[in-house]
Amino acid sequence: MCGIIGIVGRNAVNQSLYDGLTVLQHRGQDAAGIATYEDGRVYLRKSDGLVRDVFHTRHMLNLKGRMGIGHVRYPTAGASSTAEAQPFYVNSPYGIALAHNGNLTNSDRLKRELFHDGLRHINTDSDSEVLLNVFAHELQTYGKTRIGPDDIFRAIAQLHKRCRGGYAAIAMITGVGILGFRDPYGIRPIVFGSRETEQGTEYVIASESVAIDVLGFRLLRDIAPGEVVFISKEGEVHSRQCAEQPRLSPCIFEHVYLARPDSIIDGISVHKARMRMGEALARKIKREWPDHDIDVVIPIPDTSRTAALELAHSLGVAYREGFIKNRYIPRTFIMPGQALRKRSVRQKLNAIDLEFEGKNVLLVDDSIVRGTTSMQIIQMARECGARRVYFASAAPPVCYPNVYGIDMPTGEELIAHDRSVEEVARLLGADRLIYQELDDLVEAARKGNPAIDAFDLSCFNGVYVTGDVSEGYLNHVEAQRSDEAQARRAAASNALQDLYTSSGVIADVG
Ligand code: PIN
Repeated sequence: MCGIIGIVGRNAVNQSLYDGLTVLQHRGQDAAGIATYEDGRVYLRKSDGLVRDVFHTRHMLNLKGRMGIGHVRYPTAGASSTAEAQPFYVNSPYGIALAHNGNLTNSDRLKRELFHDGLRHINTDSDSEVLLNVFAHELQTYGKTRIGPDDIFRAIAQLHKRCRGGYAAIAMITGVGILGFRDPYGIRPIVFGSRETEQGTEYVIASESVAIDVLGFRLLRDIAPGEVVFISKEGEVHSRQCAEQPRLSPCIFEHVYLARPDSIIDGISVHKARMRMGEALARKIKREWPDHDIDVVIPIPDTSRTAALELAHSLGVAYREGFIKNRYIPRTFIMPGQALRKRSVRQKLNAIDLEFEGKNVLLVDDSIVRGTTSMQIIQMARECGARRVYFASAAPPVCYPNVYGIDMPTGEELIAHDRSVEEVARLLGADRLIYQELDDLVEAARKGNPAIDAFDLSCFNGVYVTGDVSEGYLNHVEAQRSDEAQARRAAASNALQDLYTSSGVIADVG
């Protein structure tokens, strides 16, 4: 999962892009970058770390121009080195920068084709670099010195035919404008908006509507699945459906916990969807456990609060904040030769004993993925003197890997994979475990926009909406994502990066 933003303004856009990225920071804390354009030049700054750490005054001053794009990265499929921070830039044709949220499921094949058909070399493991080069290759085939909206739409129509997976992306073409596009299933979110200034209308494209709100723009709409919205550098808006058979199937995990609650995605308020998840959990408890003995509902901060509050309210049980989160988690320093030290949950969360002592508590989380933190939190509740510890998950069991851009562990690492609810409860150490029903989750989201008749539910049911995710690909992802493989690749890639930066080859990266 990543966050992307692009602005075509009437004045300098560097500050707005920076501010927008801080609002999208929850979508990725691993790396950040901004590319802007002015007078025939692209200015780029990207590096590892939080937005506030990547951009200093000198970088901001250098990001000149009235249009630009930005990215915050959450690593997926092994992307974890500085070289894979975004936006990516390719100088031919025209000079194009691209920021991408999602994951391509056929990037190996595309890489081979790019070399074979266009002698294009992909220098990282990032599928975003592949996506950019597919777009660049398609534009290049027209051989034009000047391009317009029709060429861009034609190139994305071709890109849709070639690229598989989930992608929401924003590209900036030097001297031309900015475009936002979304895969034919609309798996990952992307919206656009406008604001009026004395000099004229300005446009923004972003992963989530919250960025549009906070920057003082007005949300116009979501980019439709398969659609391209192109804003010329002069501020003219063009849009076209470029996929042959678009079918909206947005990722339901955005509503479970990826997106900010104050965002509206495909017409659904994330906040309200989470409230309905809590109500549905309460209905399930009333139905299946009418004589429950829950004394208090305690959320595991932050995301689960919305659902937990509604759950408690619907059950008529007290809601209490029993866990306090440290907002200022210090950095983990990795000394040479040291393995990454795993932070204990205790450094992040502390419990208020008196909310647990002698009580039957129902802990609520948005989801259970690996189960490792849930396990420790249940243990904490017991140590605080809870009589019984029940656990509710606002999402159904997460049983399958995600291939559309969420950093989800492999099947084997998921606690609910191939296990019954009772087995998971036992492993977690819970006295009872209540999972959301999948139909209830779908209803909780769908109620916000009944026109949506399908969601990507692959983490829960193993059905991949693009219909082309083979067993072989899943095995490949498994091998690639295994923690060990990731660590190996990151070390190798960072060593290479150190070499580059110290020799001055890449001056503005890192
Ligand atoms: C955390 C959101 N949420 C908490 C992410 C933990 C699964 N985990 C998924 C629960 S926050 S585990 O609110 O955004 O901080 O099952 O892998 O242990």
